[in-house]
Amino acid sequence: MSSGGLSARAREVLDRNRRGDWTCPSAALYPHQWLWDSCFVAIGLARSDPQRAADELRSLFRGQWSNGMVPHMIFAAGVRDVGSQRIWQSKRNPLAPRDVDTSCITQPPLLAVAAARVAQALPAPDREAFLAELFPKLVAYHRWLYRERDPQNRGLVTLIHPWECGLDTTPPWMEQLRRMPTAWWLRLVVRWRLARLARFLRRDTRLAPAGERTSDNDGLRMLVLAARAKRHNFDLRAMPPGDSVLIEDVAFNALLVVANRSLAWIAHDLGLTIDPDLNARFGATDEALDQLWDETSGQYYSRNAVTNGLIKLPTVATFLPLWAKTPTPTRAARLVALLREPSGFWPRFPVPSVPTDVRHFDADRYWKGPAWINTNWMVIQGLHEYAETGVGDELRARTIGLVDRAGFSEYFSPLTGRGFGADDFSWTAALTLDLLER
Ligand code: 2M8
Repeated sequence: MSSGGLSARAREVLDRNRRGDWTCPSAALYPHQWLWDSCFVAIGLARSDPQRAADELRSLFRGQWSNGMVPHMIFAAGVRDVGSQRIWQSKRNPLAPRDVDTSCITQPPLLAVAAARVAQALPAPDREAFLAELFPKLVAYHRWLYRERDPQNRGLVTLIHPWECGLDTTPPWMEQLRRMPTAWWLRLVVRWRLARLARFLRRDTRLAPAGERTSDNDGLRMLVLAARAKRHNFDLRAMPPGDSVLIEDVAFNALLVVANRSLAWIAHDLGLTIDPDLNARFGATDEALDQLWDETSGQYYSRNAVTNGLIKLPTVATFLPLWAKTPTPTRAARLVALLREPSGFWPRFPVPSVPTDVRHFDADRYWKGPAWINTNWMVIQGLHEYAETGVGDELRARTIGLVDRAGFSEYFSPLTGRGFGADDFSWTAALTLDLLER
């Protein structure tokens, strides 16, 4: 299909998923608003419809808590999704907004990145008003991340649930979840695979084959972890380390570095400054990202925040520090060589979320192997930071080709290119638009 045809189809997907000021990831499977999904939608719409893109980002702040936290979900009014809403019951928390229901955890902090891109596409007077409106809210969010999630000033923020990292069922998180101490009844349910009996509570397995989704046992453990966090008001400081899964996630922290830089750019554009305390925290994250590097394997890994041990299971997250531009040129070159390995991260339809040559690779299952358009897009940004234009352009062409061939699916088999999960998935459409316009 011509690129004009593909971008027209991408815009149609985003129009169908539009819900007033914001866009849901997919009408049937994901009817609510998600944080990083809306950021990708705004990035995709920035050039063709900057006003809508600006509203998409403004709408995320409907959910901002009075302590600055921006939740990973805002529930759509009037959509029955009792299973999901019951987990959070945000209005029981006095810090949460009164007029919308939200989740009580966050997601990769791409807000400032998206805001900077949208601002650059807005006409001058609108741009200043938009940035002036968002700036204090963004600062409050970044302050929350440091105050509440890096209380010991380690430089890296800690996540309390895999849903916060965005790559939900990614092997390092699932491995740590399997190790968490569990009650006898949970061990029994896992051993006898009884969790499948609770499928009626799940929306996703009604709409997509169970073999392509989160496994029953992983899903149950994630629910148990959310219930535990709820007992402690989702407050990291109150969560007992022995009973929690606390991770300094490499993807999240790399994206935080990128977002910090965008926030500094926004301040500069407004003729303002970031206060020295917060600025010092930004610098500490740039440096601390280094601690997640493993010289032997030449990869970045997430770290268990309690034991300080790297969780050495390879995933696509290893490439995200490239976008943060923290790796030395030597490390960046090792990462690019790793990316181009045909038996690992560069099969016919790159980039798999887990390399194809490791035991835990599963071509069809969610974040355990399939290629996702948002991670491809972020890897492309990283390659361009290091002037790896050849590889970046090739990945861009392959990504567009994949979507053209298989449609705007949620994720794709890296081996056959088949699309899985939701059809008409918003970030697939939005980021394809961005790649086409580049
Ligand atoms: C997936 O996550 C949600 C929970 O947040 C789910 O499994 O229901 C992930 O792919 C996440 O990254 C994404 O933001 C969300 C909506 O597309 O779906």
